[in-house]
Amino acid sequence: MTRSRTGAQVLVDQLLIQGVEDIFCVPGESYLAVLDALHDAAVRVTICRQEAGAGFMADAVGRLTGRPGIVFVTRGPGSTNGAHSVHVAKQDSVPLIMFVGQIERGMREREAFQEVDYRAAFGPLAKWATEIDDAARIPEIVARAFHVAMSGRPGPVVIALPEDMLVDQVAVKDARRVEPVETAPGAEAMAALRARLDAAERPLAILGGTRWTAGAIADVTAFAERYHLPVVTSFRRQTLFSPEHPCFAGDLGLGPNPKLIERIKAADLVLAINARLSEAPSQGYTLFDIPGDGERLVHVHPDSGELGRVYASALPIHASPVPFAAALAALPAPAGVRWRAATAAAHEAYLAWTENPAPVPGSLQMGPIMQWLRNRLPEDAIVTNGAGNYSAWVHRYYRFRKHGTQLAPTSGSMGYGLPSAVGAQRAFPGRLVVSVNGDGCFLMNGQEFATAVQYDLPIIVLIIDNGMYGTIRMHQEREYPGRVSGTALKNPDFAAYARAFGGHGETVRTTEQFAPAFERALASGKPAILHCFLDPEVINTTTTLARIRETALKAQGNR
Ligand SMILES: Cc1ncc(C[n+]2csc(CCOP(=O)(O)OP(=O)(O)O)c2C)c(N)n1
Ligand SMILES: [Mg+2]
Repeated sequence: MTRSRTGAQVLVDQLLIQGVEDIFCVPGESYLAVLDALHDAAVRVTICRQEAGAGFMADAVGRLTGRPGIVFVTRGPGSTNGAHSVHVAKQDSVPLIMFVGQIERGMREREAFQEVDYRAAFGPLAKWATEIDDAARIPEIVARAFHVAMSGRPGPVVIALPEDMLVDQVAVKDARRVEPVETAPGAEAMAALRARLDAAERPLAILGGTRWTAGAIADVTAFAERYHLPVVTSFRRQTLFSPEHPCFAGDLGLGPNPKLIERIKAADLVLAINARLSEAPSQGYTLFDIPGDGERLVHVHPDSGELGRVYASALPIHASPVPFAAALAALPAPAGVRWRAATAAAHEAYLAWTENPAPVPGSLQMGPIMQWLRNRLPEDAIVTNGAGNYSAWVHRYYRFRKHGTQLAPTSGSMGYGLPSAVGAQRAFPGRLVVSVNGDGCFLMNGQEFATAVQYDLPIIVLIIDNGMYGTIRMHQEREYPGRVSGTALKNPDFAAYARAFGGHGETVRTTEQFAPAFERALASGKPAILHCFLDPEVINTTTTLARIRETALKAQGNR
């Protein structure tokens, strides 16, 4: 006989069966029964301060483990706060499940207290949004949610849980543990790819997306070595190929190496593996014609819907990265390689772009600081960031040498850097976690520093303070030179902020002060903030605000 359990108990049991180890939440009276079922469950519960932060912590677990991160929020405002993380998980192809407490079934459609129609509100934001009406169907729906979140192109699922459904007693069987469905390429597709490689003069590969493993990356690396193929990583997917490997040609994001852009434009064969080539990496959809450039594009993706969605590739291959990489590793050696010198030149160009940062105005030099971190951090250190021009320093001058070490939103969402670091450190207590933030970005979810303190998570947070929403100011100076509007910030003393929360805080004004401050932060064993002051002129890795303004004013004068 199957024993009788409450809906909430059935739900928590399903999560344990799916291997969930971490649950992030902001509590609500709408799901008290779940909180009670968690009381004795063998799972880490992290109590957070705001639902977007909780969602980003769960997102970090989804990104690092490949299985859905789990976040619980309350109805209405809890869910709309959490929507921030649902959007990021969707754009970034991250497996995530957000459970939402919901009003009682019998009160629906009255606009009861905090009532939201989750299917309607989250339908376009999530990969799937649903509500469980019958506690007996919890095993079925939760198993499906895991399947949907992990399979094809991964993404977020939102599940609303009516309060009274959670206390219904039911006798149901548990579901089985769900594994992501892998899709292997056919022999014909691999032969066609091989023929294209044999005919190519200037081929290269671009790697992107999620669902990768260290083994799949090793397979692609073996293939690249055999074919001497230049390999590019997509925007904020920098762990997919070792930057130190002689085949590495650079990363393709915002403000990329111009030489890399030239190389991709000139390529006669682009093997895009698991990449969507969306707006940021495709440089605003300018790298490839839409849909006509398909002749030189071999597009490999685990979601058939992505193949032919934007680019009409001459050779679309429906495959997930792990079996596709294995198939690449098994490809016979090439008939001949005509691009050896080009591959070496591409790697040289990457090194030249990332090795000697030009001095920038002011006493804090971000390039050398990132290079110092590159040498100082262990290979498996996790580095996080949100959105803002400060992140360009990480992308250009830090080197991600191991898979599962970069947490960064390809969707360019601010507020991601701090909570993702908290989630990563909670799930991986033995790893060093460094979070790089702008002054704007940090305070969007800065409250989660309290969560780091609450759980003794010794993350090291850098706040790069230029006193403004710098990215927007950069665009402003380009479009409306000299008319500063809506972009200035007056900031708190972030070192004092860290100490007020119970962490370690320091102020860094010069490059020389950085390393000793970092070592003291590490030695403190506490969550730490290093408040780093950057000259506002240093708007990105290549130019200054004054130069942008001057160029824009000249252009206006010439009109
Ligand atoms: C949630 C969210 N809100 C607004 C934006 C628009 N935005 C992009 S970058 C940016 C400024 C970031 O400021 P800061 O963190 O200080 O970094 P900086 O650009 O100054 O280095 C803004 C407002 C965004 N990307 N995400
Ligand atoms: Mg700023």
